[in-house]
Amino acid sequence: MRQIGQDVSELIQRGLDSNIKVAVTGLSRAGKTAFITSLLNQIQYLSTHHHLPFLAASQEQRIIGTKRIPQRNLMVSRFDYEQAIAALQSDPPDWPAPTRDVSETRVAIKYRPEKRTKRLLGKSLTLHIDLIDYPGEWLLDLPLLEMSFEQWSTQQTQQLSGTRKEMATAWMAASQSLNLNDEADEQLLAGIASEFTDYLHRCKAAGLHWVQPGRFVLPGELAGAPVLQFFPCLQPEGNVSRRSLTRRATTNYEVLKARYEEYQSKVVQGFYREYFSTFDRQVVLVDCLSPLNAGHDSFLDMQHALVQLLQSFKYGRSGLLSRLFSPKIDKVLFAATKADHVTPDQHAHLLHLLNQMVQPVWQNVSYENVAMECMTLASVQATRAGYIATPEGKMHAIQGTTLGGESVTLFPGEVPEKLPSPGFWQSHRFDFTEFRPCAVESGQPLPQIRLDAVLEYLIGDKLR
Ligand SMILES: Nc1nc2c(ncn2[C@@H]2O[C@H](COP(=O)(O)OP(=O)(O)OP(=O)(O)O)[C@@H](O)[C@H]2O)c(=O)[nH]1
Ligand SMILES: [Mg+2]
Repeated sequence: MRQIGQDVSELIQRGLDSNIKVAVTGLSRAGKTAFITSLLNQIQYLSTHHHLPFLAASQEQRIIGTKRIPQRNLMVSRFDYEQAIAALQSDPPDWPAPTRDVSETRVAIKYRPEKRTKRLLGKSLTLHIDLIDYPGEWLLDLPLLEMSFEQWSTQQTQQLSGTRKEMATAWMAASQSLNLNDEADEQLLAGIASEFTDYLHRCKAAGLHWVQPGRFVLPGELAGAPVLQFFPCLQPEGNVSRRSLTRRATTNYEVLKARYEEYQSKVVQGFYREYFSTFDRQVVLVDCLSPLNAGHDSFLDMQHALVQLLQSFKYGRSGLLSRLFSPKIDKVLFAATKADHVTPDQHAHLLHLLNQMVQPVWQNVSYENVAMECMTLASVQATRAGYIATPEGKMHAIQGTTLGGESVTLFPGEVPEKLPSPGFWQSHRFDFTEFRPCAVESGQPLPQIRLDAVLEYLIGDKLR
């Protein structure tokens, strides 16, 4: 009888062990890899170091142990924690390398439940967390699902002004040689598509975030595939002959349109179906500081890209995402990263700024009972906060080591509380210098800001 009782208890316990799948999203260089690395690192030290006071389960000393375990999805690369941590712990410390593809990792936290119902069934339970890292650029493709090839071409053509137009010169020139009604010329199309891809790479290198289609700059396993060999038609649709529909040979225009549609259905829809329908919680990381540094155009571009990215969060029943994939996300966290770049007195401003940026999606999401929160954080601290003496008195300052190895103490500038107007950059200067990560003592968790509050928000309820 005792054996049966034990078996039943084990079965129930296994049933109670829970899983949670967290997607970590953000535009390029937002700090996703640093975030996942640090989160895994903080979790690793949960049972031995009580270094996360805002994570209730840790504060109440209910964490028994943690370990990384093999991921469930064998078709996705494993998140390379070892390489990332090796870089951060090297001498001098360095940042992890940029990510090129989707990767996944799984960690188990064994804890003593606090809830009476859970306690009756077992002294300890395990929470499994799946973390997924993928390039933020891919999210910018969601709006493509609602655009025909013609509409997309028009939108892309309208974007061609200022620096974008300069960067597009070679592609625009190559497009001149194309007759849309001619019989399809694979080689010619591949050549122009390559110029278009170069243009997108140039946009990305110039710090612009609105780069679409996302796979063109980060193709992953699709590198070289014809589904990535199309481009928007710069010529008005009227140039496309109707006769082409009755001709037997396929025209250049028809090939471009067919590839665009293939990209929509196989690549974009495939990505959302595979990932978005299975997430429980989502973290959107936003680097508000780099575009503040770079100026008005860069800031506007980032905001535009963010608004597009936020389209993905229109979970409402009428939203495209819900109609196509019915996601089950119940919590979204928006986080302004790299908060250690500014002095602590500016964190509240940074939070306000982020709040304003995500406002367009806020009402929609909260209406649908998806909990949302905004926070500021630093995944891996690269500076220490302190004061400097000035003729006007003591001032907040940060101290760190630049990527070039120079130790500096400075006041990097004020973060605007509201979305800044163009004139703002004339009267304000920013100096958000890139720093090396702080050195870590061996056997100690990575220094960070507010990752305990992040963990409490994301998984705290599952550890009750
Ligand atoms: N000071 C500071 N810098 C950070 C922090 N997190 C990231 N960074 C900086 O931001 C850069 C990009 O961080 P990643 O984590 O690689 O960003 P990502 O979003 O994974 O970038 P991609 O994979 O290229 O899309 C790093 O190389 C650091 O210079 C942080 O917490 N503090
Ligand atoms: Mg990355």
